[in-house]
Amino acid sequence: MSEPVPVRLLGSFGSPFTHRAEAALRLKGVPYEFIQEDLRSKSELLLRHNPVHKKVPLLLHGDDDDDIRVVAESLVIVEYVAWFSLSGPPLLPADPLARAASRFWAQFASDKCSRTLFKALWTPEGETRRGFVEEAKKNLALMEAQLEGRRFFGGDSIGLLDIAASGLAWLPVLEEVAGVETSMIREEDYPALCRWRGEYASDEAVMKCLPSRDEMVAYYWP
Ligand SMILES: N[C@@H](CCC(=O)N[C@@H](CS)C(=O)NCC(=O)O)C(=O)O
Repeated sequence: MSEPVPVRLLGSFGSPFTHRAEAALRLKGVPYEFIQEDLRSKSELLLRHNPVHKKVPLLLHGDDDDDIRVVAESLVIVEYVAWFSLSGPPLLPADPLARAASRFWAQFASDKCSRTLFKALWTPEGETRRGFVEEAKKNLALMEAQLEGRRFFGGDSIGLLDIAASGLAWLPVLEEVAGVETSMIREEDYPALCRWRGEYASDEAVMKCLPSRDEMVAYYWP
C-alpha cells in the first residue's frame, strides 16, 4: 500500500480562521502536521505558498515542491477537505440547492455577521456601538432562524455552515476580554444559537482544536 500524501497546516493560535481548517481536518479524520506560524515574522514557507494574501490558515497537501497542492482561505480549505476523505460527516449536502444554501449562509456568517459582531465588540460604548449591536442582533436573528428544527446548521452533524459560524462559539471569551457587560448572544434572545454553540464546542473532534477559555484569556492578557 502506498504511503498517504502528507498534509501540513500552517496556522496560528487564537485564530478562528485556523480553527475552521483544523475542525474540518479533525472531523474528516485526516492526519495532519500543525505548523505554528509567527505572524509578526512570517515563514518563508507561508510567503512562498501564499504570496497573494500571506495569511493563515494555509493547507499544503504533499511534500514534494514540484507536486504540492496548496489551498488557502479557511472556507476554501474546508471545502477541499470535505471531498478529500469519505470518513466523518459529509460537511456539505449532496443536493445542489442545499449545497448552494450552505455556501450562501457560510459566506453570510463569515462576512456580514462576523464583521458587525467584531465592530460591536471592539467599539467603545456610545451611539456608534449601539448601531453595530443592533445590526449584529439582526444578523444573529437570521442565523437563529437557520437552526430551526436542526441540531446543527448542517442537520444531524456538523457541516460547512457550523464551521463558518464557529466564531460564535468564541464570542463569550472575546466579550470577557473586551469587557462587554451584556453578552450579545443571550439564552433568552437566541436559545437555538446558545444550545448550538454548546453542542459544537463539545463535539469530540472539534474540542481538540478549540482553545479553552483560560488559554484564550492568557493569550489576550499575557
Ligand atoms: N479570509 C481569510 C482570513 C485569514 C486571516 O485573517 N488570518 C489572519 C490570522 S487570524 C492572518 O493570517 N493575519 C496575518 C496578516 O493579516 O498579515 C480566511 O478565511 O482564511
